[in-house]
Amino acid sequence: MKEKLQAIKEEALKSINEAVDLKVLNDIRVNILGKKGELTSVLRGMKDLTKEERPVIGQLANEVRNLIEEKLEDAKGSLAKKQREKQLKEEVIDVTMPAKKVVMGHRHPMNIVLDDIKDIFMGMGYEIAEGPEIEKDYYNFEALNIPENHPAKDEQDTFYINKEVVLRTQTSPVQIRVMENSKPPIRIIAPGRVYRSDEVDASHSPVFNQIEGLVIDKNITMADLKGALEVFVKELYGEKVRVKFRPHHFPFTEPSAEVDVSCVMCGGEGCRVCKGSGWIEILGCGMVHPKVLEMVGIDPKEYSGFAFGMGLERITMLRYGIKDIRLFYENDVRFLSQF
Ligand code: 2NL
Repeated sequence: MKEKLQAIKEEALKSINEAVDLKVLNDIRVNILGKKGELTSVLRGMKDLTKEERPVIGQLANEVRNLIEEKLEDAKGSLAKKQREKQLKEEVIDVTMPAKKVVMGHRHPMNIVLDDIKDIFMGMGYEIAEGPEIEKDYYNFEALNIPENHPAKDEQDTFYINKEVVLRTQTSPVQIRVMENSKPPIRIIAPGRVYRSDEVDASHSPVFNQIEGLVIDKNITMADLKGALEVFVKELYGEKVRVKFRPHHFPFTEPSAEVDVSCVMCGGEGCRVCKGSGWIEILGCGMVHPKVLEMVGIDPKEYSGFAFGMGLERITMLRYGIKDIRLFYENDVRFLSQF
C-alpha cells in the first residue's frame, strides 16, 4: 500500500507538471481525488489494514493528498495567469492602425456654386425666398408687365397646366409674392427650378435653375444696382475680373442691362468659350418697372428698386469650364467626383 501511495504521488506530480491548461488540470484532480479517484479508492481500502498499519498508512495518505492538493492549487494559479496573458495578447488593439475609410459623397457642383452665391448675398443683408414651381399665369407673366400676346411670352414659352396655370419660367413670381405680402425695405434672392419649352442641347434644358434678386427701398438708383452686382461678380470670380453693363430690354425693368464679365477662361484675350470677344454674358438686370411696383401695391413715387436674374447652370459651367449642360443631370459619378 505504501508503494501504491508512492506511485500515485509520483504519477500525480508528473502529470500536474505537464498539464497544459485548466481543463487538463481539472481532469487530473478528478482522476486522483474525485469520488472514483485513485487516491480515494486507496483510502477506502484502509479498513482492511491492521490496527498497527492504519495510523502509519493513514498519515502517509494524508501527506500525499495534501501535497497533491497543494501542487494542484499552485498549477491552477500559474495556468490561469498564463491563460489571461495569452488572451490579453490576442485581444490587444493597435490604435495606430489606419482606419477604414468611409466613402462619402459631396455636394453637386451646382449646389457648391449656389451655396457660394447665397453666402455672398447673405453677406450683403439679403434673405432667401422660395415659392411654388407651378404658378398662376398672372404671377409668371402679367404681374411682370408681360401682357397676353407680348413677344416676350414666346421667348419664354412654357408648359401650361391649363389656361391660368403654368410651370414658372423664372423665379420672379416668388418676388412678386414677397412684394405683395411685405413692406419695403425688401432685399431678397430667389433661387429655384424653372421651366421653358426649349429643345435639349449643350447649353439648353427645359428644366433649369435660376437665381433672381430684388431690392426695394427709398432712393434706390442704378448706382446701387451697379455697386451690388460688381461686388457680387468680384466675390464670385475674383478681384481681377472686369465687369461691363450693356443696355438691354426686359418688359419688367426700365432701364435694363445685361452684365458681361471679362472671360474667366482666357482673361479677356479671346478664346472658344467667349467666341473671341473676351467677354461673357452672365446675368440680366434693371430698375424695377413702375408698372410692376404699381401692380403689387407699392407706390413708385415713394419707392424704387432693382432686380436681376441669372442661370445657375451657366454660372457653374463658367466657374468649372464645363462644356455641356446635360452633364449636370446625368449623375455620372465619374463627372460628379471631380468637384
Ligand atoms: C435673365 C434676366 C432678369 C429680373 C430678371 C425681375 C423680377 C421682378 C421685377 C423685375 Cl419681381 N425684374 N427680375 C429682372 C431683370 C432680369 O433676368 O437673363 N435671367 C436669366
